Amino acid sequence: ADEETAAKAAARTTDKSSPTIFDKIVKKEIPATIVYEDEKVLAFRDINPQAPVHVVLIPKDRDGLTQLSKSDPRHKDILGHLLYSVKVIADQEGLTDGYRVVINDGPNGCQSVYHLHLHILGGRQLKWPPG
Ligand code: D5M
Repeated sequence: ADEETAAKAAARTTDKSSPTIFDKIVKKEIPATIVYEDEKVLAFRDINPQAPVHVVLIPKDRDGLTQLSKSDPRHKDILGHLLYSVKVIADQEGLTDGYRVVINDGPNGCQSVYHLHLHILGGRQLKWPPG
């Protein structure tokens, strides 16, 4: 346990079955700047933006999708719907010179909220490789 990093310890002790802050945003119990919504997905501005445009896109119903690595065949439709929604949102945000889509998965991916979400980052020249 001594060698365990704080991030890994936090991820291990996180109850990944409990609702997250994103459920509260879906239920409009806490405020968020919503930029796109349909019957299945919701997108809002990241509270800690890493680029001039930083949108977080989620399925409204988590349905076991705490993280991409927990997906199974029943999630294929919503996963496709999310990815197509990225394109619609990028158009709406005017990201005509390109953008990046990121899914952080698990402790090594630095995931902090266990409700699947896609980051849409743009509005500046991004660097590669990421940190
Ligand atoms: O990213 C989780 C992301 O969620 C992180 O970039 C901050 C963002 N976040 C957390 N709480 C909020 C609220 N309340 N509004 C908007 N954005 C929020 P991860 O990939 O899990 O590290």
